[in-house]
Amino acid sequence: MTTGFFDGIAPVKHEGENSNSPIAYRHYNPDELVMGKRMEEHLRFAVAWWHSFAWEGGDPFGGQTFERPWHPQDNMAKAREKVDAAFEFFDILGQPYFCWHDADIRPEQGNFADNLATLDEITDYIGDKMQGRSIGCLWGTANMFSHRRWMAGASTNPDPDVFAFAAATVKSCLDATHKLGGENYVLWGGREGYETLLNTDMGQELDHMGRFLSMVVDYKHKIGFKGTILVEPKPQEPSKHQYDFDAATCIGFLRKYGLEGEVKLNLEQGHAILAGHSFEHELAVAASEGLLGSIDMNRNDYQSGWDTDQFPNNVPEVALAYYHILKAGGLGTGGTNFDAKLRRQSLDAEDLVAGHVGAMDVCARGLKAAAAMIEDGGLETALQERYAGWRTDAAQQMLGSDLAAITDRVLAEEINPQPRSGRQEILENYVNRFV
Ligand code: XUL
Ligand code: CO
Repeated sequence: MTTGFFDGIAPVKHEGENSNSPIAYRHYNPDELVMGKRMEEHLRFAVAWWHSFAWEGGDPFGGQTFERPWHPQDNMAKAREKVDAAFEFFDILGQPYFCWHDADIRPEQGNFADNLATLDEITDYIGDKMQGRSIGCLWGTANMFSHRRWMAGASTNPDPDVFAFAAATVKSCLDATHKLGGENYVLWGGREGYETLLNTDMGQELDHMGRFLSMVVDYKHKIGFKGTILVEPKPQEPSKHQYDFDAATCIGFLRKYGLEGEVKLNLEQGHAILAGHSFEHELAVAASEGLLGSIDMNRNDYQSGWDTDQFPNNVPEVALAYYHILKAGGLGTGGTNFDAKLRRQSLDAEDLVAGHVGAMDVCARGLKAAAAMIEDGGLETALQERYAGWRTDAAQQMLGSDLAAITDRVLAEEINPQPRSGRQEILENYVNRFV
């Protein structure tokens, strides 16, 4: 017995660039070797439970447009049906991972004990479904932003009872992630921020958030969870201002609370755009600190200024993202999670498949272009040439000296720097040869 939702849709196959099928992988070929490693192992695709199965198609002006067989999502029978549908979808897509929030997979019960019991029950059911399939949990997380109890924050809430509820909730989600063999655990602080400084003690809230994250790390070690703990930057939405604003802010936060050896970053394309950055900026910031953990792949509408969470469809952008990822040594325990949702008029099961298939192809093309640029070495050579002056003894000695000694040298050697071209257009033209 199936849910019937995906009836008539066959598992998607790699058919190559010349395929005329409406739904086929043209570029994503899991077994194809890219820089000596299988494409599937580079990209590590994950489907996001929330957008694909829990989201009902609402927006700020209108409610549900999707009417799935597993709606309404307020009881465990429907939660199980949603799991059934999810695994039917995974069988069609053939991607190696999925990600979830507690609130995506079990109905909200209104109290912690029942939330815990239903989370246990549904993750047992998910575990059973995983048996005999080659699919894993990329990461789990707690939704501490939707229910009204979280409206003034989770770990940063002025009410210590909310902090307690948050601690218990994250413990339960970390336990469930561990049970499902999850490879990471994510914390995104949607309400960890403020609406107005008039009622907010920012210093105290940040200290609580730091202490909370330390407790998460301690608990991870206590239960022997080998996955990576990740925090996910985003500047605003739903809060007016979020404490995990962008990669640089998160890194400063991790260093302040001594967690930079324990926690890495889950970077999302759309969040980078909301913060006024490019995605590759965020990736480069994290990579420069050795803290690049995982990615939430999507795109934002560049005009709206909202977190539109669309499926990626811009190969040149995605290619530059994977260029930085490959340069940083790859995603490690992380992966490419499609934190992306359909447009609310895209009602059909086929739309959900097409959104993911198209996105996987875009990522595969981006990865191949990035690998080709790395193998060609043109960008790296240009970088080495641009910084070549720093490989001289004089330049290196200067870094160990002081302003007065450097001044003496400028006078003695009559140093008078001559500007050189940054060659931006030449480099942009170079990239365009690969994308
Ligand atoms: C929200 C967002 C979340 C996190 C997980 O913008 O990206 O879905 O990825 O809580
Ligand atoms: Co995300």
